[in-house]
Amino acid sequence: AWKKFSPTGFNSKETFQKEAVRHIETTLARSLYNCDEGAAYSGVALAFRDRLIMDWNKTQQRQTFADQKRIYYLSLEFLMGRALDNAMLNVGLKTVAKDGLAELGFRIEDVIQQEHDAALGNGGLGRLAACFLDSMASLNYAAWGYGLRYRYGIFKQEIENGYQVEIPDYWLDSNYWEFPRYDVTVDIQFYGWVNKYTDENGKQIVSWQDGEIVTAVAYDVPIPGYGTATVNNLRLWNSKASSGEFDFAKFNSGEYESAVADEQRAESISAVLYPNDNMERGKELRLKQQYFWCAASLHDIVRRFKKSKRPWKDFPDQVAIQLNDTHPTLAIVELQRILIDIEGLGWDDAWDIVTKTFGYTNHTVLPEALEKWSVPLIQHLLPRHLEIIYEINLHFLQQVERRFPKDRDMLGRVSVVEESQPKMIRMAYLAIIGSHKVNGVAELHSDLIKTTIFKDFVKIYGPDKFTNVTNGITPRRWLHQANPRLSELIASKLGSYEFLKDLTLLNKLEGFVDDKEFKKEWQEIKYANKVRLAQHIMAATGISVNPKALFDVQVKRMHEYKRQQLNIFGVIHRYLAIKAMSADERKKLAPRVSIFGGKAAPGYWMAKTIIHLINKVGDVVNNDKDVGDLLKVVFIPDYNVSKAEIIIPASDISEHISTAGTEASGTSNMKFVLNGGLVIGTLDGANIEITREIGEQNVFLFGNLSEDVEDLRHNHFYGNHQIDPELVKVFDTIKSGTFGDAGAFSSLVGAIADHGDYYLVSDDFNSYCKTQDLIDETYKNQEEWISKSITSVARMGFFTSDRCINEYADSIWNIEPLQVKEEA
Ligand code: DL6
Repeated sequence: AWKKFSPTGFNSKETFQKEAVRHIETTLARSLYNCDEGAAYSGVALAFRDRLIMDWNKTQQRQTFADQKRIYYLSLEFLMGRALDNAMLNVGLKTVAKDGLAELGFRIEDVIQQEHDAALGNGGLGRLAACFLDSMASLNYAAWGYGLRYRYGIFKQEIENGYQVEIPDYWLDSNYWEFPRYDVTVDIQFYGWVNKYTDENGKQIVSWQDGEIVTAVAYDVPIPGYGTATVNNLRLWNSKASSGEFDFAKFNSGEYESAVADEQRAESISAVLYPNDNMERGKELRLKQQYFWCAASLHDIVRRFKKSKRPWKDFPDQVAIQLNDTHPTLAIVELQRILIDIEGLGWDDAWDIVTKTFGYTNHTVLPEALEKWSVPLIQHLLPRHLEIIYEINLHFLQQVERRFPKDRDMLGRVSVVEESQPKMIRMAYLAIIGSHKVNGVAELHSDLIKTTIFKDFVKIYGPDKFTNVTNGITPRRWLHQANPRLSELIASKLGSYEFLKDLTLLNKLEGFVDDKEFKKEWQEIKYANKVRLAQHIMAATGISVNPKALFDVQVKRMHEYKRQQLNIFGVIHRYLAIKAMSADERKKLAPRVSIFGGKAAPGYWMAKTIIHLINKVGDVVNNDKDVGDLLKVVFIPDYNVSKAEIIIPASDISEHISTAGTEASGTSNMKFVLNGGLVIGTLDGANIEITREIGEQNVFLFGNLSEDVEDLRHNHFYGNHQIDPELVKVFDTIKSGTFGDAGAFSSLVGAIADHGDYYLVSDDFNSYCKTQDLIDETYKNQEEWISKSITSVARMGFFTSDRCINEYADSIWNIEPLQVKEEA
């Protein structure tokens, strides 16, 4: 039975209807006779929002009253997806809403679909932040997320003639989930100069003067926990011209355009999410975004702390700030600046507070994703911060020199300042130096950062500063919401939905692996999910796919290291094999649908070329009468969170096939397995731990190991590099023009055949294809396949983001949950 924590708001079908209708008629000023699905969505969203507000206000009061430590999660990306379904499930009133809507003539699924995704993120990093918010609220931690309120989230992707086209995603119309706080503003300074003087008491005063001021305005988004009254806060900053910025003098003197231009420049800071995943571009506006957001967030955190009237040394007992990658590293410098320049603390006392406050999570070892900012750019935009960065570096290098007096090279290697032309600031090094803990996101990744990119820092600080927190996902969205029938079936066997709060309870499912009835239902649910996806594919692409075929899915950002090219070359290899088969041989083959989805960064040509090839291969294969249903190739446009909720529950097999050592963790691998899909994968990221948990016999592993990668790459350049002969046939087919203009794909083929095959596609091709053959064979035995599927789900308890948050709380934040008492 659902425990009612809050007696406020509606609890029954009738009171829900009353609230929704009231909003439709009054807030929206619409007649019920003229109420379409869009208006119904608005009424329901507003009704649920009201309910959340009650618990949200109480949560904030409770947390303020308790006056204990809070977590602040700084992330430039929060890939939230839709809010309504999640809110309905988390407050436990979805059935009430479903019945209430049905009586009013609406299907709840249609109403839910009216909502625009909140897509303020690129991929894994942003979605992880969203899962963490859900877990922190569900576990009753006092936690705030801080981010930017982009006017345009990640672009909408359309496919034209096989090419990706980017369309701006203006998502803020009819967004009922944010509350502007026009009274919560912070003025943020840029540019200017640093004034230093000695005051009448002989004290050195440093002040940052002049420049440009932009105002940050807070927008708050409620984050409801599952089955608890805790509703935490995600605060997103919006930029606007400060009142001084809109120059009325200019305006009145007729310089209307330039007055407006100033305003637009201010607003451009929070206008758009940079659409790069695992790639940094060094644009001034991006640095401005980073400082704007860090400074506004820190001002807010410090303001809250100061209300407690505690001494500064207590700051780290009240505040834990987690840096989601290096994007918020300037927060370290900003806190040091506030403490020494504004609050008057000495350098060492301030630095002690700073380092006890921050933790840094690394999400990548890819060199192109490691942030660096040019010294002249920082000097121009943030002159005082550059001085502080130099000072931090000086103190750090002095410490290193004392510890390693004989290792002069070490100083150059670990310096925050790279001695290049121009000089660059290495943000990851700054983040390490300014934090008390650094973590990777899967065991292999955390080991790799210690032995490669941060090796010297392990020597300097010792191994204890570096730790691992393997990623996880929230089972509320990624099982209960995305796959309600499976969640219900599991609950029926386990006796309750308690597993959504303690995912390890899933292990009891192992007791049902031989239960025929249960297996049948399991299979039926997968089939129904495939039918739903087939309908989506038809609507989105016009391609008809057979839900009885094996659905093979690879959905994630397009990137060479993730190796969608390996997948599509494998598809071509399969196509050639089918073409060469006799009719009898074809009859024995399991029909397959190869499904792709994912966005490419607009400037990443190679990733866009892979999308193009997938679509061109689809055009040929899907229309080849010899092939029929044996093989279909689909590219689902505009992959996002709400599409993932349809795609993931429908997969039989999903692909996580990055070059070993390149994918920090991956989190979609966890989502697929939790939904009863099997995986084909390399020994990379969290695949390794998934294999350990669910058993090697339940995963299709292939490919070279991370420890072999360096030697293989070396051999490609200096040895006798031979391309796999089957891959050569695939290349020949592409070159012959089978998939249209061969020239369009020459760079993709050339990267492997002529330019060293950095991602080891050829090295892994043979083992990839053989493993795909094994999948075909295994799939024929549905009994065995379903047993593997059930066993895998039963063993996925470890991968809940609740476990991650508890680990962060224990080993990095040193914080306890704030218990919530049930109300009568
Ligand atoms: O930790 C979340 C997610 C991992 O699962 C992926 O493996 C990793 O690629 C991703 N990293 C990034 C890096 N972006 N930057 N900077 O998105 O993080």
